[in-house]
Amino acid sequence: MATSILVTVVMVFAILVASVQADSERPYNILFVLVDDLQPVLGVYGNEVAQTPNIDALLNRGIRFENMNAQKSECAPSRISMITGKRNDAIKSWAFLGDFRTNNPYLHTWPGWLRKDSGYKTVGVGKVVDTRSFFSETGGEDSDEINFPDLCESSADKFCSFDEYYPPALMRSQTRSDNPCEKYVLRWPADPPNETYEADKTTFLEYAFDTSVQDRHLDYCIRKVGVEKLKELANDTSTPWFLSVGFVQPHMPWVARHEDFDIYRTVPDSLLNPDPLVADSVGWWTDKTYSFRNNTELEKYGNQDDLDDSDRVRGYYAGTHFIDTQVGELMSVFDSDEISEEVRNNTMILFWGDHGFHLGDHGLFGKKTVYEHATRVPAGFIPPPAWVALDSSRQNNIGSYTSCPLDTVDFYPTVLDILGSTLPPAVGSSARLVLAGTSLTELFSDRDACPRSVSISQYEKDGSNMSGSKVTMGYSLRSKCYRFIVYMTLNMKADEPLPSVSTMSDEELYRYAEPGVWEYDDDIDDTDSDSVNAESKLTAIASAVTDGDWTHVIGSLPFDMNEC
Ligand SMILES: *[C@@H]1O[C@H](CO)[C@@H](O)[C@H](O)[C@H]1NC(C)=O
Ligand SMILES: *[C@@H]1O[C@H](CO)[C@@H](O)[C@H](O)[C@H]1NC(C)=O
Ligand SMILES: *[C@@H]1O[C@H](CO)[C@@H](O)[C@H](O)[C@H]1NC(C)=O
Ligand SMILES: *[C@@H]1O[C@H](CO)[C@@H](O)[C@H](O)[C@H]1NC(C)=O
Ligand SMILES: *[C@@H]1O[C@H](CO)[C@@H](O)[C@H](O)[C@H]1NC(C)=O
Ligand SMILES: [Ca+2]
Repeated sequence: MATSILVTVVMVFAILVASVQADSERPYNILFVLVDDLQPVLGVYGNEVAQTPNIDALLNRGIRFENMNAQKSECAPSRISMITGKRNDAIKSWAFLGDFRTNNPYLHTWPGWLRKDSGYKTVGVGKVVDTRSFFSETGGEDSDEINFPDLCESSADKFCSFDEYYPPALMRSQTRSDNPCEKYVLRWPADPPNETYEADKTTFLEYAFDTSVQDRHLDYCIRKVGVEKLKELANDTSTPWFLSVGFVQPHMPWVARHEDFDIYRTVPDSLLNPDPLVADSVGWWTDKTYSFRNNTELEKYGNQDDLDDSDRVRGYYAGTHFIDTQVGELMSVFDSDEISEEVRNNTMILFWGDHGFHLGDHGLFGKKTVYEHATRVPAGFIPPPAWVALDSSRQNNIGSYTSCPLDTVDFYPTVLDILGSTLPPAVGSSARLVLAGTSLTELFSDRDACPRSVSISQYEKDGSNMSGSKVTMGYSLRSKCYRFIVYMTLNMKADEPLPSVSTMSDEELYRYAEPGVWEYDDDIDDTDSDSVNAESKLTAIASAVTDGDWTHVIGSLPFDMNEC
């Protein structure tokens, strides 16, 4: 009897110790800030024209990713890849076709998994995923987008992502009583009704309004609702939370306050544009029919000749400045007395642009390529101070950056690693889900760590029919110093789509002294030993692909780790 009581006491003690240890590592809250179409035109990335003090300060609180690439440079596919931790080929979701849940009914997104496995409350405000990945019809900005399908209806729901989701379409609705803005807001001047921003419409692409009416701007509302949700979630310390706040500028058209535009009016053109350049390129991307003078992206949002190149860049910077102000407002609440120090200590902050945007380089304005300025994203990870305090080496790279090639699929495993959580089960198996990415936590303590040989991005050759079966897909392999581009046929209707290595064609090779420099010369035909060596190493990596997640690139250092 006495023995069994002792055993019980020891067991209870052991359970208590275990739960105390678990509590010290988890659960941490997550604040995820996303920005649409933002390439790193940020001061903290060395851009001397951009005024972005708030995003700069935020990224300096953690580790900044200099060389992180979106998996597919377009809203819907990039976001769905990030939030599933899988590449687009592996989840068969490449476009705006509403096929994500059709093809992956039982896949846990990472907020969905935190909700199910760890009892998180998950909230999305603004543009977090692109809702068009979830609807069966392609509808653009139609009213159906208001009712986001991946919402969790009840606590028993397993394969859903969000307890609450406030999409931009809801914020723009004049009729829905659950519109969380005090006023319905506009996305751009074309939105009804014809009540104005009291603004000077310069052109369709560039729209400047008075600061006094900024509460009519979609991103102002997104920030306002984001702040309300932050206060509400932080107030309930019994439930861990995931809050994502997704801003929509600097996506075209560029709608911002006069004061945002005024900053850049007098900046000389020469500081905004790359030298006129047509890359020495064999790629189709810069083909005349798709050049910026006839760019489908610009065409969609207005007359392509309505702004000159430099003013387009000014518009993009103005939209970015407006977002920087909103990020500042959000962070000032996070850092204020309204949020307890305990919550701040136990919250990680993630920052991410969904993909880049060409600002005249290669003669392009837009995304949808696999070049540097379309795939490279601004991103950073600010770990919970309480997690950093657990291991003194984790302080090493706070306020610093890494140039090793990273992918946005790395967010999922990194978050789980910090939380000490296990991966979800694989679909239809007792094994754990295999993700495309890998945890980046090692980067905090080890400056020389690098989790993969190359970062992978993809985009189909334009004109490809994404409802068909075979497509010519451009893949880019970004190492520390190089980007190798190659085209391969992909059978999208295969059970497990895999690029056909035997169809490799039209290679391009670019070398970067540092990430983000303009791509002038395609080095693919160069005969110097560095180019030949890079081409051969990168061809070998591309040829070794055996799964849609390119898992073989994980675990070896870039071959050019030490020199660029
Ligand atoms: C306002 O805009 C809507 C949608 O574009 C249009 O149908 C309506 O006629 C306009 N109303 C006025 C008063 O101009
Ligand atoms: C915080 O929680 C308290 C107690 O539950 C509640 O009275 C208050 O309204 C909450 N505040 C916010 C901002 O949610
Ligand atoms: C623009 O490109 C399309 C192909 O996407 C082509 O049909 C059209 O003729 C081009 N227009 C001009 C003005 O070059
Ligand atoms: C927050 O973290 C700091 C630094 O690690 C520590 O000094 C402080 O006591 C913590 N505050 C709370 C409320 O946990
Ligand atoms: C794209 O492919 C689908 C399925 O094969 C077909 O129904 C559709 O007509 C094609 N669209 C175009 C524009 O070729
Ligand atoms: Ca986007």
